[in-house]
Amino acid sequence: VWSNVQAGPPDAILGITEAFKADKDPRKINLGVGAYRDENGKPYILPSVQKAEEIVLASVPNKEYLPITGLPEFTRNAALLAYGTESTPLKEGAVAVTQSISGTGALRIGGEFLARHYPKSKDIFLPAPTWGNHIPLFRDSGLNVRSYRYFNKETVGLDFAGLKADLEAAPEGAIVLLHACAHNPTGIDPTPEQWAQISDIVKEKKLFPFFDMAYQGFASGSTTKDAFAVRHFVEQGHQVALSQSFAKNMGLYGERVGAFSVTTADAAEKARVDSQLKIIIRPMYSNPPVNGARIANAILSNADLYTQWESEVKGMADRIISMREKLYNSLQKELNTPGEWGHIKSQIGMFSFTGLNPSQTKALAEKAHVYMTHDGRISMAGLNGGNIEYFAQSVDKAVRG
Ligand code: PLP
Ligand code: TYF
Repeated sequence: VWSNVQAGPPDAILGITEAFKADKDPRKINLGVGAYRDENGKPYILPSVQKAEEIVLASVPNKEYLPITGLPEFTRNAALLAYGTESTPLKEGAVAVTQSISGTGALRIGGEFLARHYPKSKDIFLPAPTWGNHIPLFRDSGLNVRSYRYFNKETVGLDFAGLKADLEAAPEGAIVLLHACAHNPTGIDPTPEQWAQISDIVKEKKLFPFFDMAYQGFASGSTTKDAFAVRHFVEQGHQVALSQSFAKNMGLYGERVGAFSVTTADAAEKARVDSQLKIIIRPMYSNPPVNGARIANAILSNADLYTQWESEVKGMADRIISMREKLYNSLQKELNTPGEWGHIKSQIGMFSFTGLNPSQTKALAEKAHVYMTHDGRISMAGLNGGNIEYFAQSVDKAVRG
């Protein structure tokens, strides 16, 4: 029956982990997948998450199904975390929100909802480059995937002029996907002033903003600061869609905890949107997993645990920032590696877009056992005191050819 099925390519990011696992060299380093690692290169279970798990277990929770849109306390608290306690649509009961299978699931529910119910356009504009999974995800949702300029190769910075020109040239009403903070893969975010200009263009062109917030707290170490763009747009009167993930900021990767929300005109419109979200979700997976949402909610609903969690997110962000500093110093100052490496320090979040080209990344994998995506993106969290010197020396060799 399946003789006509062609073998497909491995996932561009997750395929790297396979190659890494097969490599037997003790010096090997995996900088492919964006998953936080501690100073010893080990996965990190946040102490606040461990406490939250104890609280959940002590309550002897049952294993009943959740409602279609998930744990109501969790979704309320997730929305508060993103939009802020002062958010007008939240106060007015005008935010439709559902739990989701992490950020990916939230984006997919959003894509499906927009494809069915957004009346003005089927075009969604993604930054170039963007998280690889965005493209098939929105295509499979039934939207036309288009792109706007984002990255300037020459400056290894934001192509703000290109971004503005492309959004201004977009058809009226088109959907625009914005990374709320810690842009993946480039690590380059607009400044608050640039966000304000983007908001103005979105308003003028009547575009529909869809925020992907996979790293709240992870960019700057402050959940408030990292929510700036989303909150600014809402304050400016935009109706927005928002995907949230708790994979990175709570280290809940495999628990698959996320939320999708849309701001609406009023409580009656919200209720109608809620009903359609349920109609999308029910035939896909019926209702979301319960455990991770309970853990996240235990943190979000307890003032002491919340404070502890915020300091632990900051700890992760700060460790990454210290690795940026070290890597910059090694390449630029100690090894005098050809090129300008300042972007490693100025980029934000989990990743650095190094500027290494595909032949250099290939050489790094084959000769130095150092794995990263072919576009030269490295997960900064994969670096630590034990491997950063070897990494810098390997990059230096690859650049010198
Ligand atoms: N969006 C972006 C930009 C991401 O980088 C990621 C994860 O790496 C996600 C969404 C979704 O991840 P998850 O489904 O694990 O929450
Ligand atoms: O490293 C990245 O950009 C992501 C990480 O289910 C990831 O692709 C891995 C697995 C997953 C979602 C995101």
